[in-house]
Amino acid sequence: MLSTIPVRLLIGALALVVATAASAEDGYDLWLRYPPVETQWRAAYASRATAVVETARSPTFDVTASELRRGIGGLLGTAPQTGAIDGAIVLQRSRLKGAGDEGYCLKSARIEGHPVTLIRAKRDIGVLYGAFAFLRLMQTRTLPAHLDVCDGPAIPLRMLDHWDNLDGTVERGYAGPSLWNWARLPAIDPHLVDYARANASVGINGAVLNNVNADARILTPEFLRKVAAIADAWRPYGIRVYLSARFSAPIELGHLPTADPLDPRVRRWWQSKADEIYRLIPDFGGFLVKANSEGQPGPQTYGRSHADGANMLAGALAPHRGTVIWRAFVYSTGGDDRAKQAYDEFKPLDGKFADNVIVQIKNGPIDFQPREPFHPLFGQMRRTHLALEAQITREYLGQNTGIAYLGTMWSEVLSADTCAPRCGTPVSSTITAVAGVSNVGGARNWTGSDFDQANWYAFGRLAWNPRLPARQTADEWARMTWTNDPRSVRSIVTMMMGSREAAVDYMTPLGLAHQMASDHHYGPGPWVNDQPAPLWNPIYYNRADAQGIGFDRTPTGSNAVAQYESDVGRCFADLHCVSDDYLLWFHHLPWTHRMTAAWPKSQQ
Ligand code: GCV
Repeated sequence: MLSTIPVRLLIGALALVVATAASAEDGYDLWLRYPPVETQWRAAYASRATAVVETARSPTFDVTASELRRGIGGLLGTAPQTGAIDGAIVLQRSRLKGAGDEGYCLKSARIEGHPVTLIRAKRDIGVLYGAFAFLRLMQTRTLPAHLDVCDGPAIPLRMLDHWDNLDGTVERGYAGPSLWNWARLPAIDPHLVDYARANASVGINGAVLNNVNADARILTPEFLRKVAAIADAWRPYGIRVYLSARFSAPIELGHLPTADPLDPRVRRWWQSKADEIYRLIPDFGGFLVKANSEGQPGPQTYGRSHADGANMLAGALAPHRGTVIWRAFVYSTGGDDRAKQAYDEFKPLDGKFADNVIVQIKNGPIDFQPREPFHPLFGQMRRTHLALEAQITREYLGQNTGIAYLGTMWSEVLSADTCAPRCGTPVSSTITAVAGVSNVGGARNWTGSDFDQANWYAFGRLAWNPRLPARQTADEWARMTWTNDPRSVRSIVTMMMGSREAAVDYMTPLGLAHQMASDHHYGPGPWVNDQPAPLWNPIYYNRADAQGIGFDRTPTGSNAVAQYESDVGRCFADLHCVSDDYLLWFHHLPWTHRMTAAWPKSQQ
């Protein structure tokens, strides 16, 4: 894939960066390196960061003050003091209007004649977010002479889902073993705190610790004590812990003969498990569940629906204000089109889920492909809380080779217009949560390659503000991680911005999908090499035959277009309207079909 990225650009940019970046760094500090600012900024910035004043005390205020001291100490060479003097940064709780519960305001003001910067928020976590925002302004050299900004997250729940197994392996992980060392826990290694700092710096406020292909043992007292230690360490950073729950846990751990969600013994088992968890972790976030999907147990085993299963767990968590996140990633060998199956199963359940259930839907209808149209359930389950699930780890995007900056991909899906109930309703406004399958592992630089840190960063920033242009996020990350040298920033950002499109063109152009071997998902591999061929082979998805290529999802084919709001579906079905990006996703076209001059995008 590297060959698709302008290699001269890469070498040039990295040479410049190597010349300017501090030596002997290993990527551990991420975008929170805080190297010294250039001399021209130093005096002006220093006059606005002479002291940090905490007007209240709490663990979150304390980590905020310490982050400011660390950041400013690095950027300006002198750590701020503690007394209230000219140029102090004052941390305040305040009844803000308009920035939401987790938002903050940064304001240049005067206290008894002294110029200060106020970082104010309704909740302590907002003060921490505000401090990271203030540092970001310095890190990117964009601190205005007079500050007066308020900001708050657009999406309430912003999570990382870790697919980490209890044996230390990570499903679809390319950054070493699991970050959680279960053998050492409940001892807290410093990197666990740094993980929380990094997440808080981009506004992430929840993490699921274990794989959705869940091992029931995570719910045993032995593991729960370890999970509680992690929750304690992360609390000051506003990160709530969630666990993937195996639906059949009442059988495996409770020795019940069934996991039927309507069986009173099963309900009682989950209730007492929830009570046990909340005794250890009073702010436990809740359960993530993959049920009746890819062989996982679930309510359908007992003739019950997804809603029956989710609501039973929701009932156990409700007294503790916990949430059930129930995945909609389901498919089976029946039916004419895998892309339609999640909608067919979940749409009839709209309005039937309890209020503390969130249905989590992958960005597209198949499975984290380099490009998919948005999932038709967005906008179509208006009486259900929804989450968007994106994949930060690059299972289908080159894994741990080359560069694929995914900010562009997530912007694309978050801003896609569902036209439901009316046009101008982007996917981002149909959801209450967003979850990214983490690319973080035990590698010293967290993500295996330094460039993959950008995807962690961008995911958090876009979850906070889905309207943030992907280019701006790339620019911020490049400045904070590498250098503020304009030429280097330009080269790095150019490379990043074209990289995902290059991966698409290389692996699954024009709306093709899943053109990789089924066992490793490293592509491209548009052939069937297994004997006998499994159903989910590349030809299932590309439908290539003597006449042409592409999956006909118009009314003459599977009619998957009918799952979208009519304006959207009509456009997808119309060759004159559908974008080249989704051409072969929705249409089977003759080999002689003429492309428009505007393709391919990555070469423009
Ligand atoms: C955790 C894809 C991946 C699986 C993953 C699954 C899911 O099929 O290849 O590794 O399982 O999605 O999202 O549940």
